Amino acid sequence: MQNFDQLKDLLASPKRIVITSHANPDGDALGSSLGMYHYLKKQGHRITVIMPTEMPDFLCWMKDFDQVLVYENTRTFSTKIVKEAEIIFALDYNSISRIENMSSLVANSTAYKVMIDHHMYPEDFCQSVLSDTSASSTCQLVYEFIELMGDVNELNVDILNALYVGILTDTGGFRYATSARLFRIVASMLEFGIDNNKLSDLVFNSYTVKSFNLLAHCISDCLEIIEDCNTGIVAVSQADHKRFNIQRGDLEGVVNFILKIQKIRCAVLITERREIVKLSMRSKGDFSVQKICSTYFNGGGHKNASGGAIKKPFKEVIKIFKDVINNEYKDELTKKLMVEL
Ligand SMILES: [Mn+2]
Repeated sequence: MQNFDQLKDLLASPKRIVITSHANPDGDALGSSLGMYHYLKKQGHRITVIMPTEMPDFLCWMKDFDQVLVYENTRTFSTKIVKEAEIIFALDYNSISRIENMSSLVANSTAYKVMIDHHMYPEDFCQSVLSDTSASSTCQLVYEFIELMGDVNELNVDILNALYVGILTDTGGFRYATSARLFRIVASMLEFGIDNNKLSDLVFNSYTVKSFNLLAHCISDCLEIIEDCNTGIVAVSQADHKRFNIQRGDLEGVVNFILKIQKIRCAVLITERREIVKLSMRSKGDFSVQKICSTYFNGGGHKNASGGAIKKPFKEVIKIFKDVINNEYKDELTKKLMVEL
């Protein structure tokens, strides 16, 4: 970790610390933030977690979920806290723009900034950086950070439950982005008494009737399969947003369903927002959606999971995506898969 000793010295005495993560926080964003919160709080620091936007309801059972400030609802108070912070943690994001409405506030802060993240191409806005794209999740990296601090003995159920959530969500329940290194950490967590069955149930069996009906609509009415490119598209219009009263986060996970179809190697969810069209992409194996998102849709992320956004008409964006896939990636997407076990 870059400038680790400097950071360790700073953390040797109680500090005012703010933990931030990306807008539209997911399990890893919230899990890593709350895991770090419980750890640092135990060390005697004054911690506030601030998320740019609303958090997903299905994680409301997490300990101290209700202590997290949502910046868009608490602007004045949160701004004051950020301005008084001595250290700011940036967890699970690689670019200051990912905290949206908080970007300039954090960028202009004189606090010592620490990034812990696993996305590709981290921007240079933090003094201390732990960036590792081979990690399953930021939660895994927070665990490794605590190890690095020599504080394995300080781990407790609150810290580990929070970190387990992000590991579960970012690996899809240990189906991808795993490694021997991750499983060793998970083994230690289980030895500690963390309940995999219970946490998996809380995380994965969490549809509301509304979100389940929305998923059914996406699959039956909005899905288009481009068979000769092994690609699936779900396009959700403004009309769908009105009809189903879609809120931020309601479409979370829809894109992953497309990959459940045999042979599909690239999946995209295209959503028409009021001002902008958003894209969320997933892929399997060596096929990189990161490259497509960064080249054509002002985004990026991971090789197999990326996002982007573009200010163009909805129909046009769908066409751009189809053209890119068809003209540039057809060969790569249809080359014979060698199955070796
Ligand atoms: Mn993550």
